Amino acid sequence: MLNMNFEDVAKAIESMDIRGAGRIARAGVKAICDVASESTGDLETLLSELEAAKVRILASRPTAISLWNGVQAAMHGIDGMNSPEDVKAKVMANSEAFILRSEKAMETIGRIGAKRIRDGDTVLTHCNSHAALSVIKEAHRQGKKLKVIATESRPWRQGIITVNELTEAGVPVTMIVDSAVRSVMRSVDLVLVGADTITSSGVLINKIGTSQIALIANEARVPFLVCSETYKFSPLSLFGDLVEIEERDRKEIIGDAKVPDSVKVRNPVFDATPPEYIDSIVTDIGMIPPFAAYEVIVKILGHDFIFENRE
Ligand code: RI2
Repeated sequence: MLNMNFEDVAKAIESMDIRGAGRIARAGVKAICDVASESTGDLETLLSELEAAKVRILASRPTAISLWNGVQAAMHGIDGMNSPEDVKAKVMANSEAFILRSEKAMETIGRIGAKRIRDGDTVLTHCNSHAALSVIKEAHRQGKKLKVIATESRPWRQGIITVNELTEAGVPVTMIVDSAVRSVMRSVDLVLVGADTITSSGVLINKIGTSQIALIANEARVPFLVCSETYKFSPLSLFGDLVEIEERDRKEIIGDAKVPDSVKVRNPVFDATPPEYIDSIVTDIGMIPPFAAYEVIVKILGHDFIFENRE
């Protein structure tokens, strides 16, 4: 992200050059921090520069609440400040704290989640989730002999990133097409997926296809675990806001195939998994049942953060 201004960062998130709910949150927060540190204007100018950057960055990808929570955390507590120096210092301190906490959260999730992987297990994962991979890599680091089955994760095929990352880490991995999940589920001991957003009622919003995997795991009585930092829990869902499911360009599905323009193509890239199909959520504050999502939102983000940021 060297020398990228907030417009470049927003474009990189939109094009998925920067992707993954945790990574886009850290990139968005860093962009806000850079606006603060590089501003040379008076207080009014600085605040309008921060607001413009916030609006642009939040518009880059609508589904992952991690981006919203990160940007709000970066700008928390600057209302009422009366000097640009104080605002700059606050935003930079908030941003650094958020980035450090989010990286530490991944380690904690890895340590806690790895306890649920037994020696010899086969783990299925979907898309490319750093939180889920931190669990897998930690179990491998502890010397547990595990195998991974990774889905291709059409249409963007993030599964290819996953199989390369796991191979580099020395973890044996097999890639399958998304529609093969039910055929392999009988050989799976545990499913681990990431999260883009978790709502106050414990619904998981994650890469398209996650809900089908949860259904299939439930049918086969295979534990389905979500790996999610607490900043992926949505305060806005407390107020009844529905999570916007991003629909991306048809070209991501069609590629260079010849398809008449008259053919409609829908490309929703996330779906919703109800809490009853989730066995547990591995978070940086421990393993929680999906129905405890409300507690996480209120306890971690706090009432004042929530009501202060309610637009
Ligand atoms: P981490 C990704 O979305 C996937 O849905 C993944 O499960 C989720 O973000 C969380 O990823 P996309 O950015 O934060 O590939 O665990 O559309 O890396």
